[in-house]
Amino acid sequence: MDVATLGESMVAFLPGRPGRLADVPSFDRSIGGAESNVACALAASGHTTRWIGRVGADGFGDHLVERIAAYGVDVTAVRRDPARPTGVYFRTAGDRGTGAHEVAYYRAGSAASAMSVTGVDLAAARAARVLHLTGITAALSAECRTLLDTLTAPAPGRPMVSFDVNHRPGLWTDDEDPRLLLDLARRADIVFVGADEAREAWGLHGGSAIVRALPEPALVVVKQGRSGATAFHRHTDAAEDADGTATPVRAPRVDVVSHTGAGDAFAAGFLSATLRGLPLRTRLRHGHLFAAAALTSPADLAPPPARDHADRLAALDDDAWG
Ligand code: KDG
Repeated sequence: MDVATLGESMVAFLPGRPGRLADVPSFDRSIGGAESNVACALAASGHTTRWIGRVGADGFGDHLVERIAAYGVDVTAVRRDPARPTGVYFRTAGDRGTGAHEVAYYRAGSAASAMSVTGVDLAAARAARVLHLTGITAALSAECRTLLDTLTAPAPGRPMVSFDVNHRPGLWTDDEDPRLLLDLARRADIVFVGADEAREAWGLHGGSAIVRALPEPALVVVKQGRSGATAFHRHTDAAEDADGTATPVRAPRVDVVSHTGAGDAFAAGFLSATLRGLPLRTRLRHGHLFAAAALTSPADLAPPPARDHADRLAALDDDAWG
């Protein structure tokens, strides 16, 4: 198995037209969930992936499992909870410029919030080259936090842990989020973090401050929105092909339809290229190309460019990449 991901997936209701949540008259059913988005994009790109989660024993749970499995993701470790519902959420189309949108989550007490060290298949999470986790799971419940602590604890044979900070302020009911997210990030091998969320959650301004606060991970990828992303690497074996210790790569200009899911797509593209042993700059380009597919789609999850197509685009010269 190339990649295992673990986290909450939800049925997502996307607006039939732009506007405030109060004004949208109808919604189309779709799927969301940062971790399953990563698993689906990687599967669509030819990798073996598994999504580990917990959904209700209800129709929405059936729908999620069927849709995610249809991408080719292994869902055999997904547990069904007869006592708790599948989470759902509604969102607006969002402002195309800033990406700001309204979100209404109905996930408190969801089946996924009951994920725990005893309630998920830990062996399935560990039986992969990469285990991808996000900070969203830490916001779901105390049991979920313990689960993340267990999965990120240093241990012989632990898979490479990839962690996307994914700070969702609206999900945190205490003020523990900055410390917990920083602790989790420090235990990962690869960290994805937005420059904006590092500023908001941790008060850290810029890549240098972020990497000083994260001394352990071999790779820290700081996403800077439209201006691109920079990978900071510490150990030469993590990026022996890179120039220096910071590798910036600009993002291609696209006409943004929705920002939701772009970070997940970026992580999937970067991890795909990492699994293929591609150079660091190329890994960042694959991140941007997968993100471009998500940014130009209204849904949270968009199929990434086919692998040969992505390879051709990533190989364009520096001029084409700005
Ligand atoms: O990253 C996109 C996600 O925000 C979306 O798919 C839903 O996982 C989700 C969340 O918790 O917001």
